[in-house]
Amino acid sequence: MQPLISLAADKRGLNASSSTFATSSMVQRLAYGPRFSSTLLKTTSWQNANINPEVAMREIVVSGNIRKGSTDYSGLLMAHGNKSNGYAVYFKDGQVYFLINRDGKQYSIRNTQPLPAVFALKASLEKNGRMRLFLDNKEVALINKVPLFTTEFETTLRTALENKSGENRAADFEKEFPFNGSFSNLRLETLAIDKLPTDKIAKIDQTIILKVVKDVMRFDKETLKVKAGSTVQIIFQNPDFMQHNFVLAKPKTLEIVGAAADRLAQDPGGIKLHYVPRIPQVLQATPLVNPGGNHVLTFKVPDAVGDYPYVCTFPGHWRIMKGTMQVRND
Ligand SMILES: [Cu+2]
Repeated sequence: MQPLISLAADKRGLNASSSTFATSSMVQRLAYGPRFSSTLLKTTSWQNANINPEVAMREIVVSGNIRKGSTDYSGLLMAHGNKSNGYAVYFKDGQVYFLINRDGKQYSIRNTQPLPAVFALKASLEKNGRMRLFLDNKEVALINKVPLFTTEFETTLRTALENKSGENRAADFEKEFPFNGSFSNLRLETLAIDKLPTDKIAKIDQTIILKVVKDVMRFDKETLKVKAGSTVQIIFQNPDFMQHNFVLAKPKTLEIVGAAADRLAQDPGGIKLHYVPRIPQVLQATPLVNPGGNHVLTFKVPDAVGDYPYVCTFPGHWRIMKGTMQVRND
């Protein structure tokens, strides 16, 4: 099937759409709260091997800084998903392409002017059906009526080359189609369009920022103090080089949850569960959060006072990456 290609930029330009997710500032994005997700993509495909962000019913923005190599731009910058449902940003014959595969149908846009040696790239799929390409924040291509994805992908993300085979490739690229330039701060950002259930947007009594400490496999806070029965929001940030999660457990169950995490580490299906044991001792958990990513967890604190352990259940972490949530009445 021939891809639909649009060369015309939207004449309305950016002013008519300054409030969309695709063109919002970082401050505006953070204000989206738990609907917003940001993943920093590493420079090689193997470093991204387990990265598979949620895309269903989400607006999608890929952005990054691009630098030309010694020859004309060519190769895959990033891809996620497969030939039936997936998307890719790649360079060919010196131009940049944004491709979306949607239930087997291809949508593709590209720039027409020569690319600068250094530029900021942005590609977006938006809830109003717009698929757009920006160079240095100027819109250079657009097509309409491209539907959001409705299911999550089986095929994980890759950057800098296509390392998947057969139907798991994003397109019929020539072999690995390695990118011949360089890039930095390449991000995949998504925004869930669904309204959150009302129980999740209940008044938040307390917001806690919990970070992973870089390089030492620890949380930056080993004690959290919360009020029994209150609603708390934990903004879990991971500036580390590897994945981590946050798992809250019932009092005095640290060893049980840890042992279950050890078993999951040996289980080939563990990664799909984000290494979170499916046992009643686990009360709350984030998914695995990628390097540079974050996750917002909002929940009602138990009514029973006590010391609730929290851990990271990524294989090998729980014995040292842990803390205690002190639930009190005052
Ligand atoms: Cu960890």
